[in-house]
Amino acid sequence: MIWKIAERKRGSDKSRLTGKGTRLLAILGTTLAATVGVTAVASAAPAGCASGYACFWEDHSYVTDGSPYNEVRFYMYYTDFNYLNYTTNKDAHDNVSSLYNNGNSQSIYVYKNENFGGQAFGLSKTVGDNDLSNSSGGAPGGFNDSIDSGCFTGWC
Ligand SMILES: [Ca+2]
Ligand SMILES: [Ca+2]
Ligand SMILES: [Ca+2]
Repeated sequence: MIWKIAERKRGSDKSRLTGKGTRLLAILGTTLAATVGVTAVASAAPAGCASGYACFWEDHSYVTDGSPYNEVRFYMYYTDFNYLNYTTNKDAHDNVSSLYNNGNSQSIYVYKNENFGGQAFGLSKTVGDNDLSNSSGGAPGGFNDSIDSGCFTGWC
């Protein structure tokens, strides 16, 4: 139910700095912090995910085609994973199956649609999910091979 709060229409970037958006983030942050606190345990960053970044892999277990270094990542935010390429030059649209927030202080939010649209979930710093195809780990179920944008708190 809380994920519905995060649903936003594409092209609503204009509202990202409005009071409404700020309140939405504040509500989300509170709700997500409570949720993540009981369902996810911080873990060591996967190989290949540099400090300060949110990292994404095409396959489960923090790898793409067997390599932990074949990832996509962002710092601050990224609005369209169609234009975010793995080192093998394939884009990350609708294929991420594991992710990790290696940020230094902020939570990340990831969305099913481009431009922070559609269903979303949050991950606290140093929390990941090594398999989006199940509901265990830091992410809820239902997000495998669907993510298309993401941001650190305050950049959505
Ligand atoms: Ca995948
Ligand atoms: Ca999972
Ligand atoms: Ca998508």
